[in-house]
Amino acid sequence: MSEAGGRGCGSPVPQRARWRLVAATAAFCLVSATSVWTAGAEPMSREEKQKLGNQVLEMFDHAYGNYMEHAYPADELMPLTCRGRVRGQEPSRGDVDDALGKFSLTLIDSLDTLVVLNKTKEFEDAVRKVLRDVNLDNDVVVSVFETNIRVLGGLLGGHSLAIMLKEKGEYMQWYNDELLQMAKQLGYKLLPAFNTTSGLPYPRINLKFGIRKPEARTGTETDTCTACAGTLILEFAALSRFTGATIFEEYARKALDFLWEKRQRSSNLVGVTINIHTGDWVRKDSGVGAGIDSYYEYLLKAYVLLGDDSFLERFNTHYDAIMRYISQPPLLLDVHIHKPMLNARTWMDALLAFFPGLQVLKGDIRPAIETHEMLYQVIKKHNFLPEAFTTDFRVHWAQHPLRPEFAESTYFLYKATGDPYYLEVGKTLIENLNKYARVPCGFAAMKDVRTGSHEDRMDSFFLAEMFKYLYLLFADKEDIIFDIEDYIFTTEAHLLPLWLSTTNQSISKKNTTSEYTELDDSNFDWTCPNTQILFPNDPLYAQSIREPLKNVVDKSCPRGIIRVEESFRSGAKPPLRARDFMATNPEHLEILKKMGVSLIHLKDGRVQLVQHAIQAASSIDAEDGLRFMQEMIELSSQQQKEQQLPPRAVQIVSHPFFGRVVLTAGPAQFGLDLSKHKETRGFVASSKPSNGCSELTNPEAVMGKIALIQRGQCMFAEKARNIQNAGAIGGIVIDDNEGSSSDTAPLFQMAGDGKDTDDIKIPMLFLFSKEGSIILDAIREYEEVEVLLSDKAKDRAAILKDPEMENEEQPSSENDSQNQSGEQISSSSQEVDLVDQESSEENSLNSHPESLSLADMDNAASISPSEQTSNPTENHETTNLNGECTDLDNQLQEQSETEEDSNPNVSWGKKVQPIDSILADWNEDIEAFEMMEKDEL
Ligand code: DMJ
Repeated sequence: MSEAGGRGCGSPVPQRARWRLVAATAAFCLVSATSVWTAGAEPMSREEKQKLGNQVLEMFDHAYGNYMEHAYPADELMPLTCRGRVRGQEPSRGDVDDALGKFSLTLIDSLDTLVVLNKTKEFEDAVRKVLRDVNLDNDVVVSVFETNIRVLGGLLGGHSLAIMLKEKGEYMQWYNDELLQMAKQLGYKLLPAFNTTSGLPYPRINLKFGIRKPEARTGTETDTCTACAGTLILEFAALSRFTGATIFEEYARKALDFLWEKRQRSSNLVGVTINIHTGDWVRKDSGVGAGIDSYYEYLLKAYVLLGDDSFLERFNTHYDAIMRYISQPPLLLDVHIHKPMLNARTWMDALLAFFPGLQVLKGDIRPAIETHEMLYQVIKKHNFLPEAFTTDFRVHWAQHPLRPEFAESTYFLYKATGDPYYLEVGKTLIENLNKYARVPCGFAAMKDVRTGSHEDRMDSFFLAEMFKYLYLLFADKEDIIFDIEDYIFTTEAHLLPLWLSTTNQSISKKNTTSEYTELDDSNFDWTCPNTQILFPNDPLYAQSIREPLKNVVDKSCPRGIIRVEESFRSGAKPPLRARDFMATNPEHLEILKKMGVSLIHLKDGRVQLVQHAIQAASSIDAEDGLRFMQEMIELSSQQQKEQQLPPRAVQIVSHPFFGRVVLTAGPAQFGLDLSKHKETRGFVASSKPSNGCSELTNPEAVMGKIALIQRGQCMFAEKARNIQNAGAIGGIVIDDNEGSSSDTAPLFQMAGDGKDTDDIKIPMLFLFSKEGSIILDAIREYEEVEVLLSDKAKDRAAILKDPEMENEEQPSSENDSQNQSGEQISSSSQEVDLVDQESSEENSLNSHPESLSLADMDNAASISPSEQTSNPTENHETTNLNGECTDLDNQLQEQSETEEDSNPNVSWGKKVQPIDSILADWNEDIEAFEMMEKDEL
């Protein structure tokens, strides 16, 4: 998401859309704040900004150069294996692959970045390559949304800047709208997707065969995400207005109109997924992140680009609802569209990081600063924003595919406030990318931000968006060869000229304000209070908003706790919380009964909870029961997750890798625990026999080294003992299933042999075949390959400084064995009988099969006996509430005091709903919970 930085107040603007923008968004005049900054964070010198700008250019060259050299014409670069990702030739990653249409995606997505980064010559070459090489008629099923924002948007952005350059008279003199012709051809290819009664597009289309034909292999889907159907208008309207073919804009408008009609009328929120035929909400949870994000973005930007008032009205209606229900500063939490006071989950996804940028465009700076600050603290903790994180800022989904949303918001907040703090934030982003994501062949996505391990993936949006925002953050006007403020950014950061607002605008006429008087910007000097009043008078404005939040992440408490405390304050008895529940406590059993929840003891020792809402004592008790069940479901899946050992890292430290390549490794339930000991560093050596199933015949080769062993034929523990006896200091087992990869397979844990494994003192890690072959290839090429086995990748600077250091600091193996045996006794006694065959694909310690079952009108959840008593260490609510949990608590408490509905006992008590309608609502909620269980970004 994004919008071009605004022109400083006072400069004349020839486009009507821009005036509208200024009128609609106070923040848009804020660019001038950069020149009025007088205090706060230390200003950054021009030299330093230039240095950082040059660093961004160098990083772009590294990413783009490696893509062009090793991957082009493939869609994307695989930066670990240094080759192109070609759909069908790699194991499927599911929906993620729907962005790949064999149309040189990264090249097209990079086109306008080249011009922004002042690489005009390279742009000219790139356009020629697109025209010469790209085929849009492939028999591939692609995502309509991704193809629109990345490919159609990329072609239109390229065209927009090609005609700008041509007009300047130096470059692109040969250009004759060829990119636009390609865009039009692609636009027509996407149109069959709209052949539904609702006008909402099918989520996928076959580029060659369209929809529904037998050859198309698509067209049977019934659902799409809201963002998927609601993120078309900018590209489609631009295509219509550039070409005069109105059909594209008409289709995109129709889809938006339908979504608007289907909004939940009492909350004014939209769900995450919708049935494209019936218009029913399939997922009724609602937030500003995954699945919805750019729908909101496009409503506001459609108003900016097209000058159609109805888009602004819709946006404002939704925005009010978002601020009322979803925004719980500094958090943005998903809620239910029908019960918007009820949080739908206890975690946030990384995509919502665009939202502060959108708030800048809207002119609502305070919450933008707050959310951005919270996100920055999460980043400082993990180096990157994990794909999802909980309300108490723990990692929920650990991957990070180099998403640009946070950089985007940082850029817009800098434009709005002029606060050099945001330049420092940008500098940190650059440093982290270079330190942790840069690999010899590009930049690799983080597989796990906790371990620093990589994934063989560099998404095209990294080039389309990240480098643009980072470069623009440090650039002065003269560093860019055109006026960026004449353009609007699409959600993929492609540039569309604002002059489109007055071109071929037949469709939007009916909705635009008929009276329009041309004014120059000086008329709006005082419509920008944030610039003209706030900042000059209070240059510490942004800092004063950030200050109370400065420890928000470190001193956080789980949000649910606050609400319990609120209940106490209001005098009402707090509802029973899932984490406090004890199946042996008669008082708890009584409460369950009141809530309509019955307890069933299963034969295997587990207990199952089932809720029959109709058996609850009252509708309030039934609602409490529903919430209790929801919490129990979350708790149960959280506990299952926590029982799993986290992944480990194998980092290649020798030349030419120098710690840049980090492979995701599976842990072992035996041997040295790398999370408790220093990492193990050593050269690798292949063992003989390669499976390590008998005494090694080459002990001299593995002595003092890390032995590589092939999976199979005997127990993992047996392999470990054999290499240990030969003198190895560690072992890496490489999967024998060809093509397996941590990109596609779940984390694999090596189980013990069902016996005492305390005798195994060395660390053992598991690599899937793809990651293993990276090491084997390295041995072939460089012979001497040194690796580091650890729980988290090590800082490269330290690796390079003192390569010997690590071995010296290792505890002696004697000490290790003593420490280790203590740990192992407790862990092996619990888990020894779980997986007793190496060949078993069981990769978790979970002895309790997922037994969650949700019957039609019932809520049900199962918990294991160990979960029946509350864990005293988890019972930290009171301590935290009385103690450290200060800033966030206070804010959240203050906020909820102003929102009387946030206390369930208060709000639910007020509504007297007929039981039928409650049951119908619950049914919807239950479906939503079920969907959330399967939830993916
Ligand atoms: C981009 O493709 C677009 O910004 C999209 O709207 C959602 N996010 C990805 C990058 O994270």
